[in-house]
Amino acid sequence: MLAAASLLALAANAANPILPKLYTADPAAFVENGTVYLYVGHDSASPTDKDYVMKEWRMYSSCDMKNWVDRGSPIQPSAFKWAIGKVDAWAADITKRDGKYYFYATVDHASIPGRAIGVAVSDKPEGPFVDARGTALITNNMTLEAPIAWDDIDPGVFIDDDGQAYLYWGNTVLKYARLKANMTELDGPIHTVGMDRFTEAPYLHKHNGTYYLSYSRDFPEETAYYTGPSATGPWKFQGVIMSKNAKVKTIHQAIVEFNGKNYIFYHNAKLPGGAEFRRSVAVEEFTYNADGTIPFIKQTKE
Ligand code: FUB
Repeated sequence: MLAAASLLALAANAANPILPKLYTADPAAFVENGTVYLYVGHDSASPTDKDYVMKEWRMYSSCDMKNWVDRGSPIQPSAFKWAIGKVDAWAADITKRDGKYYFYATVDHASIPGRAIGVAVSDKPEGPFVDARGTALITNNMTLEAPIAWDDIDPGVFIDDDGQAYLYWGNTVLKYARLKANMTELDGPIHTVGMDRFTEAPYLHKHNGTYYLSYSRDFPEETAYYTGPSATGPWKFQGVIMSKNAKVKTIHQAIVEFNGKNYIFYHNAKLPGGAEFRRSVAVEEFTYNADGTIPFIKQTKE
């Protein structure tokens, strides 16, 4: 933990978008010891750019879900030497095991065509994270089910109560695999799951014994979800959590419990100057319905 005096204090508004100084996207959240750590991709496209420009991931922390402290950049794509380390800080996810933090990240592979997923490790949530393998964890040549170069993106990592870890990912086809206890190797085959109009951003969380598999559906995207009795299903479709954005086609959610309340992070493009490649992360508090389903959640504070 950094000393308070050394933090780059960047108190943000309680209002959405919660990170008003930068364009940010693809939130991943991790809760520990009364602090929520929020990892985002930094959208640095100019107003005229026609594609993503994402040179780094950034991390913020908060003790109240209102004031966000800028903790800098925990890792850049160049940490993965086997990747094209320039502008590829696509979606990532984070977890902790045995005192170490594991950061699963989408980058562009330098020699195998298409996107790939790497894993980096750190002793601290703020990093620096270093490549944990020296090679990709998931590459396009392992998973050719979808005939697109970006089918191996958007990792979502989950450790079940019995210690078994899982990685979910994909675009167009949802895939998952078990992870070994070292968190850096697959433990068995890659599976696919049929999901209704699955686009990307799979995210698994557990609440009161039920497993929730949320994802981005269609394009432009809305957030939908399934529930099931285990981390591998069988899955029951439950509906839409959040509807499409007006100015950006993606939405990318993360769902956490923090201090007894439940939150969904997502992105829209509601910062001034926001656009498809200039997104902004926001958060909403929600309460589960009595039957455990997630209510439809409206975006607040435009
Ligand atoms: O940020 C780049 C890509 O856009 C992510 O990987 C997707 O989830 C979508 O948000």
